[in-house]
Amino acid sequence: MSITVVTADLTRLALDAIVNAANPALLGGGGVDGAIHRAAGPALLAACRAIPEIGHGVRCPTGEARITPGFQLPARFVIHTVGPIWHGGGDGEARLLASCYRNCIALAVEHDLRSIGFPAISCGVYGYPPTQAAPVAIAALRSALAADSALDVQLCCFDERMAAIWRQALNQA
Ligand code: AR6
Repeated sequence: MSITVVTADLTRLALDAIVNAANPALLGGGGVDGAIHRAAGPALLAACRAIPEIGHGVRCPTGEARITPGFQLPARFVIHTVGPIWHGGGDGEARLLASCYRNCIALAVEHDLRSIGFPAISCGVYGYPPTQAAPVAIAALRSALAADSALDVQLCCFDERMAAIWRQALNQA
């Protein structure tokens, strides 16, 4: 198992899968979600629409994950997950964020993938403080990865400031 921090545009990574920080409708949005849909092309939206709704407008509840092809992306698959909206930390945010990472790894293992790139789930529009998200993410990955030593995990940060936070958490954990 390897976990590394990279500073990059996630949509450019030629990995088996990249993870989308989506919302429950899975029909696109801003941030990394918008960037992934733009780079993958309209077939991604069609594939997301085809995922069954399990509630009104909900294709993926918070903490869960769904997989689609990557279409025009360099990545073969997109694993869509929905991070928690930050409400101060007392609303189960850490448990739900850990669940996102764990469920993405479970899908990657199920599909026999060898490499996966994660954005900083919930750390943008959803307001999760990165200094608190990083240790939760790394602990969840380490426990989920124990059974699959072959998976290469890249934690993809958009800028160096964010990468420094994630590197520190990786070295401290
Ligand atoms: N590559 C890597 N990281 C990126 C990229 C990119 N191309 N673009 C943004 N980031 P966010 P969230 C970083 O807001 O907080 C959407 O509208 C960004 O700097 O994309 O989980 C969805 O539809 C930040 O560190 O996701 C949801 O409604 C991190 O990715 C909502 O936003 C996550 O920021 C989800 O919010």
